[in-house]
Amino acid sequence: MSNVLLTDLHVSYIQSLDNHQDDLAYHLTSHLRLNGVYWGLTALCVMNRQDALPRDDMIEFVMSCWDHEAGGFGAHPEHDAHILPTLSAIQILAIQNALDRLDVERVTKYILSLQNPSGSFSGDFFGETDTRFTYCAVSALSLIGKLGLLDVEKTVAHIRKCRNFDGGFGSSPGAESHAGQVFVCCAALAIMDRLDEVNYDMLAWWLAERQLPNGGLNGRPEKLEDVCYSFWVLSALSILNKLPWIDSDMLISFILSAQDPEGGGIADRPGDMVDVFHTVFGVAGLSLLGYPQLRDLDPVYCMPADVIERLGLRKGWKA
Ligand code: GRG
Ligand code: ZN
Repeated sequence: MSNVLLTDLHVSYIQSLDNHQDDLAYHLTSHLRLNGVYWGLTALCVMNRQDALPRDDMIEFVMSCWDHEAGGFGAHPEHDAHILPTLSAIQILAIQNALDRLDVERVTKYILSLQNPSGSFSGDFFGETDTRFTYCAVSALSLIGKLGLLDVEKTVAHIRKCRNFDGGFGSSPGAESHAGQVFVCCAALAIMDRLDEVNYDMLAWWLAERQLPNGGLNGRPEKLEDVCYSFWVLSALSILNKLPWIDSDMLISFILSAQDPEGGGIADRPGDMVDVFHTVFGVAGLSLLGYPQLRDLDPVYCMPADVIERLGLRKGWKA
């Protein structure tokens, strides 16, 4: 267990993820490949080590995931397009200052084609809907400067239907509040300048109650703490300007205690196996909490704040 951030170890852990192409696990997670690249790159950015993965190879890999027929990106070369890897592709290109590689018109058309008459978004042409996909569409359109083509009223109306009596949001109308879904709905509303739909005090209370006596945060009542909620909960609190409502010293200690002091990386909780998902959301949480020497992260886009500033999209969140 360590009480400081083991930056060098985390950087080599992320670099090593690319060297295991013979592992079964590598192939079993191919549906998450492009998301994984975004998570790794964002973690490196937060630790001020963006150059630890080769920029040009990364951009070529992203472009090799483009599904020419659909117009969006798949998670892996030859995979069908889906809204989640499409957002990851756009995020990576934006961070690498390579958005000029995109066929903006076709990608925009693909994203807009996934909206249903109710205002919800499907993840792909096969239909499953979830507020996660609404966020992906809104964030992606905003990053490529095409939010003006979205029917904002219809999109907000669907998010409103997913709002619950406790002030939180679920994945679909009637589904229980969950911190991940609270993030996607708040962030999408923030991008569309519609935070007037949020009951600030009630939701901030619900979010603050996610902190457990051991300092970690859970995603909903009665559940276990998990490092990834350091991002899902904190980003939402940060958007509501209520970050001081949790005890940051205790949360910092909890995140640091989930590091692997030998191989690097961060796990969901102390003693578990590390993965890149919990590594990025652990360092993202530390950045939002103002941990020393980390690059500022934008809580809405989960990308470096200076990149969002460069794109003219920064709303001036105070961490
Ligand atoms: C660009 C940051 C970014 C995200 C893209 C995919 C997505 C958009 C957002 C995901 C939001 C979400 C629903 C996160 C929660 C993920 C999670 C830890 C789910 C676990 O749920 P359960 O029920 O676990 O397995 P609990 O903790 O409730 O026991
Ligand atoms: Zn988790």
